[in-house]
Amino acid sequence: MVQWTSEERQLITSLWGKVDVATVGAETLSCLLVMYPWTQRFFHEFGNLSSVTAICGNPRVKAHGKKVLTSFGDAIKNLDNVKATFAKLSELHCDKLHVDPENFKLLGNVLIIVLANHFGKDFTPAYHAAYQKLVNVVAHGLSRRYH
Ligand code: HNI
Repeated sequence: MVQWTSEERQLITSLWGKVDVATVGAETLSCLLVMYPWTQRFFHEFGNLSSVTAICGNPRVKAHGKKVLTSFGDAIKNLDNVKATFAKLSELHCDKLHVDPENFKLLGNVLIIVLANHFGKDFTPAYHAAYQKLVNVVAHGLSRRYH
């Protein structure tokens, strides 16, 4: 099981309190779809994804990005229990959506870039390291069903 130091917990929860889930969620998912275009194939029913402008302005991308980021918030509330928290979501992504788990890592890394962009110099290496660990744990939790 993953162990968290009290410093890591503090870094993660304090920064998360300042995150605008709707904005950061929308930017993260848009950025994923732009940078890794093969991820678009899961979202065809979201409508127009034909350009960067279309992706970033797509209301369904925004709404879904917020949903995904809210889920990261659930992980943060349950740091000692991420696997159980994501059990159902792991089943959904594996059994129904057939998302290659490699994409969970990509999304986590994009989230870190978006956070670094929002917080600038306040996103110190200590925050970066704590968040890198978090996104790894989330990706791992979501991948459990695949193992
Ligand atoms: Ni993901 C649905 C959380 C990564 C493709 N996803 C969800 C839902 C949540 C969620 C929450 C909504 C479930 C529900 O309606 O019950 N997804 C997460 C999290 C990550 C993630 C926390 C973090 C790494 N999902 C990804 C990735 C892809 C992805 C990387 C594809 C590249 N997810 C989907 C698709 C859906 C989805 C597709 C269904 C969307 C819809 O509304 O039809």
